[in-house]
Amino acid sequence: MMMEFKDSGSHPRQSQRMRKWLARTLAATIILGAFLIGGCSKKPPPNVLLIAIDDLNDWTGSLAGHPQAYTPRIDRFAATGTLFTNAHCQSPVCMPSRASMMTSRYPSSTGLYFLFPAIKDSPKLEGVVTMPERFAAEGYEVMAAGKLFHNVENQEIFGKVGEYGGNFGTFGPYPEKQMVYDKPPKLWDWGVYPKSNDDSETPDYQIAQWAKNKLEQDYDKPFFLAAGFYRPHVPMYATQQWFDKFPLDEIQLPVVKEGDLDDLSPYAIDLINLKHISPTQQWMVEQGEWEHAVQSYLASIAFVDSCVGIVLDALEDSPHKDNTIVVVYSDHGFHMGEKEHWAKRTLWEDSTRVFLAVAGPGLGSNQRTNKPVGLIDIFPSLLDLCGFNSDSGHEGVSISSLIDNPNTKWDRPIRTTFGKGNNTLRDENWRYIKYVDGSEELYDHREDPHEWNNLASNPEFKDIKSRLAEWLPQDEEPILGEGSTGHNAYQASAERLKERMAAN
Ligand SMILES: [Ca+2]
Ligand SMILES: [Ca+2]
Repeated sequence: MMMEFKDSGSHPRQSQRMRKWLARTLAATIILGAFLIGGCSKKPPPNVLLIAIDDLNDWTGSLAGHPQAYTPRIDRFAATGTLFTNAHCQSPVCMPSRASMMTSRYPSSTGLYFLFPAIKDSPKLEGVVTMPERFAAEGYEVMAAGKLFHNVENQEIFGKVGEYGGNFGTFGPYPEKQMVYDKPPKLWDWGVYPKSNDDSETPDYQIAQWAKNKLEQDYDKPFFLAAGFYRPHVPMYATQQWFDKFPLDEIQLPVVKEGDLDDLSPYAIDLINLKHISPTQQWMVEQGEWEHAVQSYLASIAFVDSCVGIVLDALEDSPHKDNTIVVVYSDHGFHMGEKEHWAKRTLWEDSTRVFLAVAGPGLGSNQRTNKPVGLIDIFPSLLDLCGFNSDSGHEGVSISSLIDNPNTKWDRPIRTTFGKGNNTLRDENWRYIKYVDGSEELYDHREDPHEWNNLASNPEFKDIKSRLAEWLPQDEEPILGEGSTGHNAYQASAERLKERMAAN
């Protein structure tokens, strides 16, 4: 039986016209709807520009870690977005810090605590998608130069999903011999750049130019562009013009407290002293090199600031400036004699605190937040800010709510690890440290920004310790690899601990 079309006696032609009109209107509505929905989803996601700086502590103007720090470009960038003034690495060592950041996993979950092995050698990271791989999978043009991962992993990972433009000579030129501190490897040196007095011959300058060139081009899809600078990592070399900014006789040394280590456990002291390749504080003072090394670090920072500026200026002058999220960060901090220590590989503020600022279209400007965040949060944050699904394996969290409101409620303290069982937690006011032997430290940053007074044995702060201790890792992967400075220091400290326990 045919369906009767209810046109209630209207002329058949008229009803036919009516049906055609209805059909056309319906079709037009569907097309318009599809256009609107499709139009929205077709708006390209933002580009990502990632700028990494190697071994930069809080000696920037914006973080005020040293009164003479000269970083006008990094500071100007921070003012265009959100500066995270309480940001920390998850490992105070190059490779594991970068592995943690690029996979959003803690060292305690991957076994990557020290300089070796590589990401691919962690069984826990089998099949895990790193940041550039994820952005490639989202349809991005992926490009990088310099130090983002460690050593060959830059070529292996970026080369696989996009373009790796090269390392342009990494830390080079390397010292022919250790000029002022005669211990291998040949990295520890500082002073005027020995090869030339022209910035354009330095690897970092060339990396900046490479990134500038990439930013000057057009792309038919969004890009993920990363530039990783090598300074101020040792050798702390910069050309003469950067040294001229910091006359040697005007150098201000970091503020230190005599007897600062007296309230630490023997294990904590062993961990920063045994088998380290960096100079000792005693050697620096005896050789009269402390001021010179501080000068060289300041000069190296001022130089790398200019390289960051080249890239940021190129973005500003490019058609991409209104659709690019920029993240500038350092991989961990650096001691310059504080706590009688040089370099990284400690669980104190000097080693853990990093520069981190995020800026982009609609992401706010001139904002600062003291909420504790980590490099581990960068990957989930970028996915969130670019509108992609989160990865359930990520252990970091998106910090976009802090960009929306820098004072938003934020309960999680941020964790840093130096070898299995040695962890620290930092919240807005406190740093709590627990070592593998059970010894503890607690510092109140409201009154003690240099972490001089260990309050861990004071019963008044028992609750603060327990609250932070709840964030210690429950299960910790065994340490992978062997033979790096971190491995050696950790092992030697464990052996001394065993000796002490046997003697008691
Ligand atoms: Ca580093
Ligand atoms: Ca102390």
